[in-house]
Amino acid sequence: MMTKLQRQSMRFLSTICCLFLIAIKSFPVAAADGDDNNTVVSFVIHLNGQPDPCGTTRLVTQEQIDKWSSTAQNKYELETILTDEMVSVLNTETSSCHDEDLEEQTNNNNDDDDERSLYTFCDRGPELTPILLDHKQLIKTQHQTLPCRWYTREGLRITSGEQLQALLETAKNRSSSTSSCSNPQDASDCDTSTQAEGTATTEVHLYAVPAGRVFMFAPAYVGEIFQLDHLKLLPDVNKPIYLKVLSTNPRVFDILNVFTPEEADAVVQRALNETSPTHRIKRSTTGTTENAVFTKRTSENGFDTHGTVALALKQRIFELLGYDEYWDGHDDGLQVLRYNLTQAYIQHDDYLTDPGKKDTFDYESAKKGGNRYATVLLYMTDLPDGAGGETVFSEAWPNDVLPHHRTHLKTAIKELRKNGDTQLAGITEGSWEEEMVALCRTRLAIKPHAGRAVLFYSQHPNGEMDRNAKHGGCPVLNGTKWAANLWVWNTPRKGYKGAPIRDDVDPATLSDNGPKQLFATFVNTGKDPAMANAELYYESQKWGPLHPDKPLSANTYEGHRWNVRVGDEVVTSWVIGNEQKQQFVI
Ligand code: PD2
Ligand code: ZN
Repeated sequence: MMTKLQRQSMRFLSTICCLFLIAIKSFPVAAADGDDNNTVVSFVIHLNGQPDPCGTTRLVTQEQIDKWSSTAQNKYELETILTDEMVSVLNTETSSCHDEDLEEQTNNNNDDDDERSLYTFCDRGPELTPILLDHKQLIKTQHQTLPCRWYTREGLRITSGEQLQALLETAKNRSSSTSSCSNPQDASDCDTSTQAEGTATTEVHLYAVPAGRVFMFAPAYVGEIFQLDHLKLLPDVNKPIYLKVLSTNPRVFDILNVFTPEEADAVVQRALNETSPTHRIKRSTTGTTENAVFTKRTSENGFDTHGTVALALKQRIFELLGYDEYWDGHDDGLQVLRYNLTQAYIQHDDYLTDPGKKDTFDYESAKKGGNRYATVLLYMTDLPDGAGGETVFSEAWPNDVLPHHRTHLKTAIKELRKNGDTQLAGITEGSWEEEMVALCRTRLAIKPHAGRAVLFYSQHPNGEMDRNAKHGGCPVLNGTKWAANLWVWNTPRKGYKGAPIRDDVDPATLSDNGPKQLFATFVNTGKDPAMANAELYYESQKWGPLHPDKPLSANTYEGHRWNVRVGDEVVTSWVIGNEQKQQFVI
């Protein structure tokens, strides 16, 4: 097995190689055979989530790329072609495009190239490959393994030959217009072209994502920018959507220009008008069962599963995260959060655990299970200065404070007691809320303001939980904080088609893995005379009169909306939750 020291020296050597490649950029290279317009391309390969490349390919001609592009009939064919071709043109002497951790786990460190190639990174084997909704469409490589999916640094999935060609064009233009590396840590910003008489080499960075895994951005340094030009500009905002790195460990990003003030208002208004008991704003709960009130989450929340704005936001967030289509079941629905004075949410992991194995669902995302991997938080309102309400990452320190200047928690608590900020808001000495305020003033804390959005990951790219992603909602010391979040899963979540089931569960005991049919009863108690002529509707479709003491029932599904109308007016609206039997009463 390769020791840590050996691996470090390998990394050192590959860094030297990269520097060498950059250094030789001003020297001529031989023109590649058969190139039709004097363009040769070198692909720089990154493993998912890794800012440093694992290797580069030999020079590839435009003609070869034209051939890959025209052979691929769909995105799955293209992904397999790219995987096979990248393996064949990768400079194996200088690259390390395989999974070292996996090799260590499986004691597989022999020198057989096949065993240590990109193929073993792309196909991590059945025990470590979650089955995603399109699994059956994947096409095996020449090595009879599952292919990687291929992305740009900005999270655009390469799904067609045209897209590959467009990428090349952009890289060519960039290399001819850039004359230096303005930031040596950001390879994508460098002039990587090799100019020779009549020949130009263009470098194209590709990010390989193993089968069954999800794309993750690869931040290298705080302040780094990822401009997502493939996302549509929002009308009114009209500025590119981009990420700015706030922390690399845990991985936290600001997202700029991703939603509008009108969208924020619409989400808050809809949450305030929601009357359904399952979706309206109420005291928050936590955990896998979603029905446990927790004394250290005092905030309130509601869900917006079907609003037009919520749907648009969800789709945009999926696209931003690297999905080329919206996959139903990969998120918990847009959760609208309200924090009144002193309300807070103690530091926690968004990643869920089920130690008692109460669920049949497999939460082990490091293997082939699913869990939350990304959280996108949208802040809807401004808070006055010093009003708290930050989102704090309790295991991370602010980037602009040197390690020896970091404030100890006890010192921060003493300071709070001296300046009286917390007492003024009604937070008592020695409470968990007081400790949180101190934490929020010492650790990496994101100050909410209207229009701000952040993304953070709760998993590492290999699916392991990121223990440094613990975070909390700081107590609000003045005003009200409104926010919304989307928790995104690396597989369909519990109850949805394709949700992963634990190996030790007998499949015969499972009813069905598709959306669960649920049973709802609707009751008019007759106590409210205004409801005497109430009628029940499924969405806008009439179901029947809901007369006092004549309940109606229906088979229905989670997220479906049932309305009660009196005349033309919708007087009550219910959204079906996830329990097998549900009753709704007026
Ligand atoms: O509202 C917040 O700041 C907050 C705090 C903790 C949000 C979340 N967790 C979350 O969305 O998971
Ligand atoms: Zn959280």
